[in-house]
Amino acid sequence: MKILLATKNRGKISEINRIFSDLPVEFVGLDTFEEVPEVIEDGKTFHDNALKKAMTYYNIASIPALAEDSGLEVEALQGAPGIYSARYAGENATDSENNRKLLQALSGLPPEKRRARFVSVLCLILDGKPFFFEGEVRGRILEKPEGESGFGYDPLFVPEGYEHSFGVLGEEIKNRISHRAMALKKLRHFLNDHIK
Ligand code: ITT
Repeated sequence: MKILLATKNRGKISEINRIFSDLPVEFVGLDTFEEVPEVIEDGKTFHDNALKKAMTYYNIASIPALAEDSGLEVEALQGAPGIYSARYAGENATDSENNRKLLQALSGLPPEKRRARFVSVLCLILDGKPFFFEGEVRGRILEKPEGESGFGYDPLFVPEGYEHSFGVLGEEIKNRISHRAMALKKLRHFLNDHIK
């Protein structure tokens, strides 16, 4: 089965492809389309945004479309940056600008007050109908970045049960325990039942 992967985030594309490499599913990227419309992520929840992205591209491509909305929720910041994670430090902010802003917001807080979780909501549009799959990973935010692996807030996020950030732990561990891995596991069960 061909599924359009409705994301422009390269970090997500490579993680999703790797996690699904053993399934008879071929993911096609948005780059196969000449003109890709910009989707304004103006929903109030991860679900709203994932649905909007998936439905927009499903309507263009007319093949099953999978979109994801994800982000980091920090307890001490009442769930921020949340749905604004990609543009926490402003429109078109880089990962390191976002990381810097987060460290400033948490400055002076001890480890027990730096609890956070990554959330992933996948939306698959199949025959015009949306199906949602959610995942999360809990952890804490470091006081300075470590490691180069992954993307986004990975160098600052230490998952529960580990001593180092996703930036240090690397893709093999991340792809086993991450929010995206958890959501994709649910999608995998669904596809196993729906593709012959
Ligand atoms: P698309 O909308 O094109 O999929 P995006 O980067 O805008 O790409 P989101 O709106 O879902 O994606 O924003 C997710 C942001 O949350 C992402 O840019 C990172 O800052 C952060 N994030 C999500 N998952 C992450 C992960 O696994 N590791 C580190 N940061 C992550």
